Amino acid sequence: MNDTILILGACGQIGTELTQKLRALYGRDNVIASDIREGNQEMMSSGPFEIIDATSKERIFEVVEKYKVTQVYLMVAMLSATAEKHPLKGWDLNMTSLLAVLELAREKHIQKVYWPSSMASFGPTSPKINTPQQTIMEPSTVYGISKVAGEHWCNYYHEKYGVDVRSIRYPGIISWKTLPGGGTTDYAVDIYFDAIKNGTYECFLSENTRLPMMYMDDAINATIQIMQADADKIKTRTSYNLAAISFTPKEIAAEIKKHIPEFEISYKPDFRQAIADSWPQIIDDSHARKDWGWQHKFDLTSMTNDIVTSLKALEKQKLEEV
Ligand code: VAH
Repeated sequence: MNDTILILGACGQIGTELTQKLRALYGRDNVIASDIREGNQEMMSSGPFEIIDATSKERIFEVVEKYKVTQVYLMVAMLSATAEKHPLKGWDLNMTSLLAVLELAREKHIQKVYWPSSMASFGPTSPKINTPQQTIMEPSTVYGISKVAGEHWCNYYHEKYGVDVRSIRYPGIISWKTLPGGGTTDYAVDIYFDAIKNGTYECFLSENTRLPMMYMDDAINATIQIMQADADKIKTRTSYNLAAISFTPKEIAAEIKKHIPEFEISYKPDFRQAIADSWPQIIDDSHARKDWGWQHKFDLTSMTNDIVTSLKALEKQKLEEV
């Protein structure tokens, strides 16, 4: 594979693990990681890194030229909860960065673009169960508005200029290697850390809030799979629905209790409850499965096994290092 890849937002929850996976696939010197500030030790020591403000087209172009970049993964975003606190900053970051990269692709400086959308593109008037690929999309969050707008910009640049941009509507993504920041689905990450550390967790969503979720390994595999698919297999150029598991805080707590019987969860819904209530509960991702062969691997049980085992090993290692 003689591609050179630039990842914008490489230090974020998805970017961190995506960088390592792409470096393993394409070779460390062919994957340039970048973010607004430096990353962790593994990020900085595993391949080239550049400081890039993703809203600066000029700065992105400098790095594209320096390394002869052929593909860009744009992982920069202000997520749902934070964007509700800083609406115009959230809109500006999410949109300006996307348009900068799409323009560089229109000008033929890069050949292929990946840009993540989100289930947040749906709103309270979208069907909640088996949410279709095409349906009513009236998001009630700034993050969701920016994602719907971004999807249409991607489709516009593909239809009008032939830009090869590909996109997935991520559900909530769950990882144990990198903490997320500012998302409404973040409870499903925090709960594992608190269960291991304290044996308790106070959840900011109510116990029966069902949301579509996915283990990070599945999300990373889907992201690379859609980018490696033949162009003629990509029939949707707004963004593909993607799903794996859907669960409630009560269900994930019961799964954790199988590993940590003394674990206790309490509920204290905050402003993020209204965001979660505006989103789908179960998403229909049959188009992605049909068009480019998407298959998830992890369900709630296997994901929880993997996370709890990994975090316990990490805790043991830290204790031994003390
Ligand atoms: C968030 N994790 O909670 C993100 C995601 C659909 C949710 O986009 O904002």
